[in-house]
Amino acid sequence: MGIKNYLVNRIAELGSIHMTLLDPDKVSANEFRELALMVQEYGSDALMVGGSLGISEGQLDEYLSAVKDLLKIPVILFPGSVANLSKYADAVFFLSVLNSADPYFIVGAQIQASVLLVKKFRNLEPISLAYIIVGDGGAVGYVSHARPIPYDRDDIALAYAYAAQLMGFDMIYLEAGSGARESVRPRMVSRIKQLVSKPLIVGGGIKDPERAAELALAGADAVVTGTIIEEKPELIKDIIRAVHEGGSSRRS
Ligand code: 1GP
Repeated sequence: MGIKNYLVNRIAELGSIHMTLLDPDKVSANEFRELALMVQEYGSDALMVGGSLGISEGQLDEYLSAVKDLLKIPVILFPGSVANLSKYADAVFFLSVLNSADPYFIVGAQIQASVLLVKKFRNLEPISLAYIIVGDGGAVGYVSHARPIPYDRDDIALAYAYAAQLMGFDMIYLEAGSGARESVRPRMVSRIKQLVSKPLIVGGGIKDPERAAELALAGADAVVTGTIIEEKPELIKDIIRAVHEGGSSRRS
């Protein structure tokens, strides 16, 4: 069926889906395996793997090959650089940091990666992603020379998101940055969803089920959490449930 279609179908079925981001740089191979299996059991809909700093292809291969046969949910790479590709994943978010001030992060890394995808990683399904950095921005905002959109400038975020849709991206990601003090605000999500029909993914700084539910209710098609599973793993089950319940209430 393909991973993009799986995500789109799952969103149609549930209203909002949950994706778990695991950063191999922050956990051991054993922890990675345990956390991946735990979120699968709790109903997370996909595993995203990546980070802004410090991941090599060798480490990705080691971590992913160990879980490949154990996971039924798809593994989608979320690369911080062209070195973050692995044949053991199912798909890759082929992302462009739309509000970077440096063309390398908009199209430079992508032309390097496109050659690798053809020559070396033909099994990876590319899903094009407009990556828009908001508020805190975190490490990814710093590393990719982004000019983060202020949390309250829904108008600017909307302009970027609609431009991304017109440019033909498969999906749009509003990112407050991993570990951000504040997540993207629900009002920004609902404003974008009034105009933009492409799947909207929201992540960064989501630390509790309440905020996860608010974002799903506001229209987030996918809610991503990463840091919380390392800091408070006991919350993840409720966060996943909150996203699914928020998505289903929005549709009813
Ligand atoms: C980062 O949006 C993701 O790319 C997840 O952020 O680590 O803050 O959950 P957190």
